[in-house]
Amino acid sequence: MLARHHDPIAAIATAPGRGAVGIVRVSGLGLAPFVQALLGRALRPREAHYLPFPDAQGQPIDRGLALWFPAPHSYTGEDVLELQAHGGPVVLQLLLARCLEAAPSTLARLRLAEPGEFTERAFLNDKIDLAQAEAIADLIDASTEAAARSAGRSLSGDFSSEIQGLRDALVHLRMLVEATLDFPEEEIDFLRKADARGQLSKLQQTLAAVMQRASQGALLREGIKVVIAGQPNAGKSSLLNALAGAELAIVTPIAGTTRDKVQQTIQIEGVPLHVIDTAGLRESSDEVERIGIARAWDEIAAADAVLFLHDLTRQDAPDYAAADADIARALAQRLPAGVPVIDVWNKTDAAAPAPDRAGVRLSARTGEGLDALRRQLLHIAGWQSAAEGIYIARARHIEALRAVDAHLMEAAAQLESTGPALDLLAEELRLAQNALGAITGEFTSDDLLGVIFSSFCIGK
Ligand SMILES: Nc1nc2c(ncn2[C@@H]2O[C@H](COP(=O)(O)OP(=O)(O)OP(=O)(O)O)[C@@H](O)[C@H]2O)c(=O)[nH]1
Ligand SMILES: [Mg+2]
Repeated sequence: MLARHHDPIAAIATAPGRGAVGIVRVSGLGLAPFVQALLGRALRPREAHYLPFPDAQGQPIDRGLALWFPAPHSYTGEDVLELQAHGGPVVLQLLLARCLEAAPSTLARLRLAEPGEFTERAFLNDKIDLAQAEAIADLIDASTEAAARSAGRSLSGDFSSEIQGLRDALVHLRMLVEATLDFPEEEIDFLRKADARGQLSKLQQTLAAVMQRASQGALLREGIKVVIAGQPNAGKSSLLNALAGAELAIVTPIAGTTRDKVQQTIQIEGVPLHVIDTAGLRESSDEVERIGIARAWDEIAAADAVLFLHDLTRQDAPDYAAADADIARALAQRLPAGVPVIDVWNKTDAAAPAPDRAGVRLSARTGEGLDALRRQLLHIAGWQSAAEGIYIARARHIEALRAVDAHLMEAAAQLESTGPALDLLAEELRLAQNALGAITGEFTSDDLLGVIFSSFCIGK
């Protein structure tokens, strides 16, 4: 552990601004003398004490509840003191400053906590593993109920225990292979009798199931970016407003209304979709509009899916159709492979019924066809169902699981070859275990830990 992990730390744990209650939290080893110096008395563990919080002259800054959690029975695993005061920013700053100055000289220097540092200590002191620590941040950041629920499941260890299960099976297999390495004469027979192949394929099946659930969890956390593109006046801003259920973007009959992008996160079955309305695509001599169109293309290039909006009332006009064809060609050129483009035919309410075209027909004005579009978006996002039991996961976890999968495939290829190279097999299994360990933090570099915890809020 680095030296900074031994300093006692303090922070305001509640959100900035005014609130009924605000909390200052202190964590460190051997905090009892600090509590005595700060409050003039000792506290009974895990009991609420209502008392004054005095300043250096003994005048109360506020009165409130003090809670004392001696190590190891605390959030961080160290001694923790929590002061619940009135939630005004000045009161809390005064309390925090008082904590910093009250620390007796016997105590290592008490300093302000960095973002996520309390949770980092909980991780370093084995209170939680890394996936659980990440779930805490994900729970705080959850933008939908489904994301919050699945973060809760990860926090209570559902994801971690699946990873541990995989790890145990992997360790078992590794023991078998490593034991065989020591007795090379009987090697192949030995592995065959112990059904190493069967064990490995069972492991692969379990991994596939975990990956499936984790990727659903990652979807709940990250969502997908959907860009609405098309000619001016096709109804892009109207569609954004209809999906969001609010008048976010300006709608007018004037072509070229939208200049800058307008973004809104909506949720469908709890999956966050970051929908972006863009400037209508056309040749323009207007400087502002040209910049808007360049931004539209930037957004399109970074999209997970594009809604290519067409105006049914104009589709038979040759100029209109030609411009749409130009846009279609440009989309095909500029979009990375695999990014889906959904053709959306808008203004069904105002157009004569036309022969079926591929894509979705809708009216942003009446809402007809919107549900079909929502279903299509969920399908494209890869959402399976609102199934119970999904745990939240991050892109980092999915990458690690993919690495495990790749190593297990290599291992399987070795086992199946006529003269398996046992040392290579053993190595692939070892690498698979390392990749799994990166999820729970068993094998994780300090750099990565720094990146993960620094994205937390201060005081957590
Ligand atoms: N009848 C009908 N009119 C629509 C519908 N959707 C949009 N409109 C009208 O079409 C016109 C243009 O709508 P916008 O949403 O501003 O179109 P846009 O694609 O954002 O246009 P730009 O921002 O200029 O690129 C407005 O007059 C809307 O009221 C629809 O479903 N039916
Ligand atoms: Mg617009």
